[in-house]
Amino acid sequence: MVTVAGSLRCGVSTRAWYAPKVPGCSPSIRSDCPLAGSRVLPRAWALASRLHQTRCRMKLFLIYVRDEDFYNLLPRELGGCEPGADRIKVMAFPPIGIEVLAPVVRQHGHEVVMFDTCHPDMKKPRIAERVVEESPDAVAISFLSTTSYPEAKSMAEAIKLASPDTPIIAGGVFATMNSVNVLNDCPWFDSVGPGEGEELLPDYLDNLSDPGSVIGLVWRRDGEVVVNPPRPLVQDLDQFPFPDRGSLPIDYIESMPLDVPAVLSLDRFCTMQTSRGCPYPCIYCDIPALADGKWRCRSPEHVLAEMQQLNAEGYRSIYLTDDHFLLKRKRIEAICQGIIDRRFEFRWGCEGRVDSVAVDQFPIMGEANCAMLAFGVESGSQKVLDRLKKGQGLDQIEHAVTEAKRHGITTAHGFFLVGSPDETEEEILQSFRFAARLRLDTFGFNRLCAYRGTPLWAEYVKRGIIDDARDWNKWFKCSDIDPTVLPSEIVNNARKKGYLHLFLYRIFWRPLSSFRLLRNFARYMKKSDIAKLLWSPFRKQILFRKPELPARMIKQGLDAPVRSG
Ligand code: B12
Ligand code: SF4
Repeated sequence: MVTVAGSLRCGVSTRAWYAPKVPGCSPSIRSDCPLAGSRVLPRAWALASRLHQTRCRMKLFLIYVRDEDFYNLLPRELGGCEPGADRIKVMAFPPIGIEVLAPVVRQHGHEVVMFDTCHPDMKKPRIAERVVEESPDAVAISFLSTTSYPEAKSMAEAIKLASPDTPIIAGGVFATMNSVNVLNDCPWFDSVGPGEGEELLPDYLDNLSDPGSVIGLVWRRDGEVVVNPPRPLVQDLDQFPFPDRGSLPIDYIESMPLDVPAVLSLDRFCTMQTSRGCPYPCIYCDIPALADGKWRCRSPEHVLAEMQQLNAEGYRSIYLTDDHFLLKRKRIEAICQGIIDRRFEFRWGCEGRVDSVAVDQFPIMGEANCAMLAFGVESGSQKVLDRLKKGQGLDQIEHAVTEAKRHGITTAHGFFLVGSPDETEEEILQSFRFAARLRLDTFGFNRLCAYRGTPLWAEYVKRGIIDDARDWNKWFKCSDIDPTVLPSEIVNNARKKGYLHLFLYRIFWRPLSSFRLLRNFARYMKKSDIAKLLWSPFRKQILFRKPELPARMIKQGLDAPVRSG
């Protein structure tokens, strides 16, 4: 055995061919490595290391960390699994981020083991044990939002304490927005891979011992955070293999996005992403910042090829997690025509803006089995829509919803926001009255929150409400921090009143559609869950992780913003 200390000079890591690690010893190359026993001359070294780079097989643990609030095991009375079953059924969106990354990493010759923390056997202690047992060469932790950062940190801590030599890289939306802060804050992460991971993650694995050469990587060198030059956005989204939806022993059950008990069907369900980004400037949204306000898409042929595979695999419900699917008419038409021509059997759903030029595509979308269209309605007041920089009119909302229903889209869903800056109580109630008038089937009225990376966050920093340096890892309910937003109690009471009005209006004026909706829920939900769902707008929400207060308010001993009058 030849003993090699550290890495080859070109920065190529040799760890995968090493014998298992023994703390304090130089690693030795395994006898099955092509370089084992070779006596390398200086010029041949570079060549050999290049060969080695292409042959090194790294083992990666790819972990998706979830918020406890957004999933639930399917109850056994509805077909949920017995404890200890091989596969489990979970009401949740699948972790498409890691499903996308795993096959790309494998294509580069590496081995990937995936984890999703919604699985009872994939919690922190068990994952840490498996890291010790299986010695992966690196661990990648993926998480989406600010709300899951504490749990992601705690996962990294458990793994680092169990296996101090295993490098841990973080990625996902929050890590992208806060890469330097995350490394300064959390000693358990060794690096952050901001942005899209399809190119960065394989590059990182190929160069484990030379992080300086990985474009886009943010990493730590001698206690200092180093930011490598940024990696450009991926231009050709058609180049990657289709996501790996089969390796995790989990069947994901279709439920309303944020209402976990609201099971929509027990059909085989998955998500899919056909485009990325959004060019609009809504003040509460992170998405434009994630991709410089650019919208990129996969070609219709590539999308249809993936759909073909999903259809053949028996998926009968697909939700597109595109930020704005309804952007390009010709592309929508081509995808829908392909679905019709190939007689795919699945139903699908997507999100989009009401002012989309693609409203005239709703007939072909309906024909192509689009069963759910979710619109960002946000408010029934033009003044509030303008304050949110939504760039849409009430007439456009009404037109889009009416057209969707006219063309056979089974469920038109409206996302609304309450508790916006300068919004009055009357305007909150106006939103509910507007929702009642629209032909929406389902709706959600969420409190406006501020997340770092959004224009609203930048506004609060400018107004001296948020201190970016101290508050970067928090998220806020706007009514808790902004004096121009109504106090929480008023917003909540108006919301309860509004829901009551909306429910009563529905029952009396649209009894048939209300009955159909309830019947659909009753088909797949426990009675107690239906009651919980209907009651949820009227009870206090208890979140796993509550929003916090900005550092300045805490320092001043304030628990609410100072409102004049
Ligand atoms: C679908 C979705 C959901 C789904 C859940 C999806 C899931 N898998 O569990 C639901 C509806 C449940 C949901 C809930 C919430 N969401 Co959400 N959601 C989205 C949405 C629209 C799409 C996510 C997606 O499917 N992306 C597609 C995949 C392929 O991308 P990805 O996971 O980011 O992975 C890529 C990269 O990030 C990277 N990557 C990922 N992991 C790793 C790891 C490593 C090591 C590396 C190198 C790279 C890497 O590579 C991947 C491929 O390029 C995003 C918007 C967006 N564009 O991100 C908002 C978004 C992430 N959500 C957001 C929020 C706020 C929430 C909620 C807090 C909402 C709430 N009111 O409670 C909850 C929290 C959920 C949680 N943390 O578990 C915000 C986050 C803002 C922030 N700064 O925190 C976003 C950005 C929306 C917005 N308008 O701003 N969400
Ligand atoms: S809320 Fe929707 S339309 Fe507005 S910026 Fe975000 S993704 Fe685009």
